[in-house]
Parts: sequence; C-alpha cells; structure tokens
Amino acid sequence: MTTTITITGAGGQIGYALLFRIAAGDLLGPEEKVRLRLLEIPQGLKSAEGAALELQDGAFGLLEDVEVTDAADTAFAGCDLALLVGARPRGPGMERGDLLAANAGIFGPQGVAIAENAAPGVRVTVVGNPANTNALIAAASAEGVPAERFTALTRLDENRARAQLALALGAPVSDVRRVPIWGNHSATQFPDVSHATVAGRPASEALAERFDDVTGWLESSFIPRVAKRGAEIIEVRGSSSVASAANATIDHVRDWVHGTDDWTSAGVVSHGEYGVPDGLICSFPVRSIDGQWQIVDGLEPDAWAQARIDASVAELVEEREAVRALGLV
Ligand code: NAX
Repeated sequence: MTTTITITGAGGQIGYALLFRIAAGDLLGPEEKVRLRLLEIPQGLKSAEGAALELQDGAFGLLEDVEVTDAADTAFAGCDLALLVGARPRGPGMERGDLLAANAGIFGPQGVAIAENAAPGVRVTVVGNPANTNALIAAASAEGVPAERFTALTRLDENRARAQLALALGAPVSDVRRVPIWGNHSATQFPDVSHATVAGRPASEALAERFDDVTGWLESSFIPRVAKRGAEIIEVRGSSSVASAANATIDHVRDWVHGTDDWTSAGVVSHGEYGVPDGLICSFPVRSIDGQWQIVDGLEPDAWAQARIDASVAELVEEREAVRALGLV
C-alpha cells in the first residue's frame, strides 16, 4: 500500500524536519510506502524543491514519489493525510483579527481543495497557527468532508507537559501518562495533571510529597512553563520550536492512524462535550480507536480545573466570533 501525504509549508522549518522522518517510516511504519506532495507559495518553492532533492539523496526505500507544487488542487489530489503546516505568521502591528483573516485566506481555500481533490477518508492535521481556528475554517470550507476529519495539533503541548512533570518528579518521561491539554493551542491552554500517573501511581500523590503547595506550583510554575514553552525556546534558541513540533506532528498522526493504548490530546471538533460549544475545534483528552478520535468521557474536572478549561474555551469562542464576523465560518 502507498499513502499519499500532503505537507503545506513544506519549504519551511517544520516541513524540513517532518519530511525526512516521514520518508524514513517514522509516521506509518517500515512497511507503508509514501508519496509526498509538497505545497508551497511561490516564494517557498525553491526551498521545497531543495528538500525534494535531498529526499532523493536519502534513497529512502519507502519513498515512492515526491512532487512540489504551488497549486492546491494538485497538492491535495488523492491525499490521504494532509499536514497543514504553512501559515501566515503575525507581522509587526498586526492585530489578532488581521491574523485570523490572513490565515482564513489560506485555510479556507485549502479546505475547498481538500474537499474537491483528497481521498474519501482524508485526515487533516493543522499545525499552522492559530491552529484550532485554522482547522475550524478549513473544516467549514470542506463541504462534504466530516468535521471529525479536521484536527489541530496540541500534542506538542502535551509532550512538553509530560516532560515537565517527569522533570519535577525525577521520573523517566516514559513513566508519565495521562497529562491531557484542554482548550486552545495558546497561552490559555490547560495542561491537566489531575489524572496523571507516574509508573502507575497517581501523580497527585507524588506531587504532594514533593511540593507543600501543589496548586501553587501548578499555577506559578508548571502551567506557565508549559503554556509559554514556545516563547522560552525562541528566547534560548533564537528560533521557534521545529524538531519538537515535527515530532509531535508525527506522534499525533501516527496515533490517529494506528490507535492509542491510553489517553493523549488533540484538537478535535466538539459535540458539546464538557460544555464546550458545538463545532469548536478544542483540545480534549482523547483516545484513537479504529482510526477515529474519541473524547474521553466521564471525567469530572473540579472547579479550579473547570475555570481554566472555560477560560481557554472562551478564547476559542472569541476567535470563532472574529472569523464569523468576517463571514468566514
Ligand atoms: P516557517 O515560516 O519556517 O515555514 C512556513 C512555510 O509555510 C513557509 O515556507 C511559507 O512559504 C509556507 N506557506 C505560507 N503560506 C502558505 C500557503 N498558503 N500554502 C503553502 N505554504 C505556505 O514556519 P515553521 O517554523 O515551519 O512553522 C509553521 C507553523 O507552525 C507556524 O504557523 C507556527 O506558528 C506553527 N507552529 C505550531 C505549533 C503547534 O504546536 N501547533 C508548534 C510549532 C509552531 O509554532
């Protein structure tokens, strides 16, 4: 079998980090052949073409074919997995409304092109920011494609949260499970440790042994560290998160396709779960079963957690209102 994977913004930084891992089989395993379709804007074509040359030089046994284009219809033809990475960054003096509108101009037409050209079971992962609302715009524009096929990446936030919890408790990250992200991929996100386990033991017990005031630590240290990690990386590295973002994208899509044995996080369409308004693309604790994301049910966030979820969801509602005001969804 061969899977056709379309990567937008493939000439950019995250695209470059993604392409070689996909070609090496990290996404779909060592048996599945891949066909790559790289979509760029004209200014980004040379960079994507250069990456395509390097892909040839990798002599990857799984890589059947690479095509570089600036035409969305060509890029999404027969696409099984769409990774929407290319987005318009916030420029100097740009208000949030301007940013949403500029990105709507990208994700709206891409949603249309997906609906018209992609394979029937296409799965879409939006990485480009503002990821949740970009996914909402693409889904709203993709007539006939179920909204459940459009997701936003919050796995990087979850990976960061698991890593920070592991560091705080001196545990290997592989022992840390169930640290879902709720809400928006933004500074309002809520990384939730209340159901976390460390080597099978409730993290709450280990945290209570480690910190006198666990809630204080969550509020003043853990949550801001996770939510502002992107800014920390920019400050230290001088450039935004790239390899970790590509890694999380691989984690997200691989789990979507191959399934999970435990919870993870993804921005998925709400059907009113946990009071999140219908239709929003919101990050929840999820499992992937039979190729579909399912929101973990039956959780009972306490008042403290619910307030944080509500604040992030309110931001998503505002973003939706802003794009609605522009007539975009
Ligand atoms: P780069 O600026 O390096 O690359 C973006 C590429 O997209 C450029 O080559 C550009 O030419 C291309 N592009 C722009 N408009 C396009 C369009 N209409 N069609 C096709 N290609 C287009 O950014 P990079 O560091 O790769 O980041 C990409 C996006 O990921 C950004 O929006 C960034 O904010 C977002 N991120 C999202 C994360 C998440 O967890 N959801 C984390 C990492 C990252 O911040």
